[in-house]
Amino acid sequence: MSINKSNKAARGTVQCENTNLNLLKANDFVAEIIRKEMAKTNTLLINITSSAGSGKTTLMQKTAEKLKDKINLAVMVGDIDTERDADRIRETGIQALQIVTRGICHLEAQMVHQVLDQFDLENIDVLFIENVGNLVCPSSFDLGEDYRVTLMATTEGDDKPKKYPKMFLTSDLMLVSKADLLPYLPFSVEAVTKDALEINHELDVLQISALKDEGIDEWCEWLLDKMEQKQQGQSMMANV
Ligand SMILES: Nc1nc2c(ncn2[C@@H]2O[C@H](COP(=O)(O)OP(=O)(O)O)[C@@H](O)[C@H]2O)c(=O)[nH]1
Ligand SMILES: [Mg+2]
Repeated sequence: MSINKSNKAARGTVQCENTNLNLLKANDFVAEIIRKEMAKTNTLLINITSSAGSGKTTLMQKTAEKLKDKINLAVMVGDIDTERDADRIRETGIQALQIVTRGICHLEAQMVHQVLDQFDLENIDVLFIENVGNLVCPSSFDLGEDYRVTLMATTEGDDKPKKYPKMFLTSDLMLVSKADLLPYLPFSVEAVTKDALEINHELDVLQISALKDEGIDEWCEWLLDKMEQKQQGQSMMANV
């Protein structure tokens, strides 16, 4: 075992394993259980992350408006307090469930697993998890999702991917949100895309404005494509 400052122990003492790592191991164990549950019902699970206020809930509302007549959607949404986001999403007519974390700055797989039985997964094509808003803690917790989608709002400044690399490293799609504000802000889509791709060259990138309905059709296509891929993959497995 390598000795460094974080696990160096005095002679005759036992160095306990880092408890944060144990927490993540337990999280990953439950994440695998969630993944298996989702595989049983062919439900696509999408983890939506971003800073607070980047437009996650607005995107959920817009996505529900666009797709609810074509596929079955539902959302679970994590916040430190209040039921406000779930209320907003429910107004669109789809199921939304609020997880109130009471101060915890991210969702953990155990929290998601606890509420899974509130959803009729057999009849849900896509289940979204709107994570608690911040670019730090949620990046470490696998929620059993098929894909992680991170919103990067034009109002946040284009330097964020390099400052919060783990979130972009672990994401599959970056949505540059609030694109309608680009004419008014010192924000370069080219620079933010270059930085994000340097961290994760497999990242997909789309530009959207949920408020002005720009890029939302492309986002819905991305989503439907992933949903079909999962459903086809599952039916091929069933035929083996
Ligand atoms: N200009 C603009 N504002 C937006 C857009 N999407 C969301 N907002 C606004 O940004 C604020 C935060 O949005 P919200 O969806 O609650 O963000 P969340 O905290 O990430 O869920 C609200 O005032 C929204 O109306 C957008 O595409 N363009
Ligand atoms: Mg929200």
